[in-house]
Amino acid sequence: MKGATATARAHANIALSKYWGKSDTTYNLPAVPSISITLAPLVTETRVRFVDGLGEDRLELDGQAARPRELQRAVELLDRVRAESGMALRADIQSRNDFPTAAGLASSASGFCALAAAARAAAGLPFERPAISALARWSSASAARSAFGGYVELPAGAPGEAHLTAEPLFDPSHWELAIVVAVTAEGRKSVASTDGMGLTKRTSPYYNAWLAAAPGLNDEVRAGLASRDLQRLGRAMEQSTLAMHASAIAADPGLFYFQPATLEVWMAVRHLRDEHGISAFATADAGPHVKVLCRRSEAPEVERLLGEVPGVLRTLRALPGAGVHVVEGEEVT
Ligand code: 2P0
Repeated sequence: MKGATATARAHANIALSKYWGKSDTTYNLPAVPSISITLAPLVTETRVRFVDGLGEDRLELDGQAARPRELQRAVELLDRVRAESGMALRADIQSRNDFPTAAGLASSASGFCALAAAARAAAGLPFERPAISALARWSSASAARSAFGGYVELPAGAPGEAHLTAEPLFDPSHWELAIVVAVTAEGRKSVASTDGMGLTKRTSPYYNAWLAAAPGLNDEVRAGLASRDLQRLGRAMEQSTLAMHASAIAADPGLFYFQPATLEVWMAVRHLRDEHGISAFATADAGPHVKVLCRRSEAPEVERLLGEVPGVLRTLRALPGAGVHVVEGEEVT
């Protein structure tokens, strides 16, 4: 009677240039390159225990049994680990976020990255960030980026490219930036990213325009980061965000992740720049919350001012953080 256990911790990440659309749904490959900041704190901790005699994989998220679609994605990840390692056992998975899921930060990126690292470790596979990144990418492309700390790029994938991994660009210490999250709604988003991307690709007349614009904006984000030019980075980030959302809004039916409060915050960020002289820039993902990029030294003032915007329920502040790591791995009997 033998099994193996490992626990891993991965941080959430926020895209500075956005991933939206797939070049290959079977391999889950992004059609455009993206660059993100891995954030601290915002941690998912996941324990995987391969158990002799277990009939099927089990998954608990924050103490509750996962929904069938979430479980299915985890099973597919485990099947890849079983195929690579030769380990045939089923697994018991427990996953916890140290941030409320209603905080509006995608937990799928940190969640699938922590699961990939823990599952590989529990199956006896070596700790290799590129391998963890590629494995996590199959489940959720943004999760590939959380394998590395600091500033990270996930290139676009050519159809059939099975081993696409994210790549580290700069350490967390490269630049003292902060992200302030303005939470504008409670609860889950209505359309999951995977479905939203598929709808955009199938029906939006602006999807091809998005594909044409995204690589240049990604280059601008990378150049702004390399030269620590916040204006250049921030402008490219806002444009990437708005181009992505414009393509989604033009889908049939139109896909609005922006809500009235999202626009209120977006305008407040412009006001911060124009009237307060604060270099702050907005981004939003597949939900109504706004994430504001600014200098670490100005983050307390940004947070205070965003807290006064109508429709903002609360704010939280994050800094560049570390890549995924395994915190515990042990043989159990
Ligand atoms: C991003 N998003 O780059 C973009 C911006 C949302 C908007 O990556 O289908 O959950 O599982 O690969 O990774 C969300 O997409 O999608 C996402 P799948 P994922 O952060």
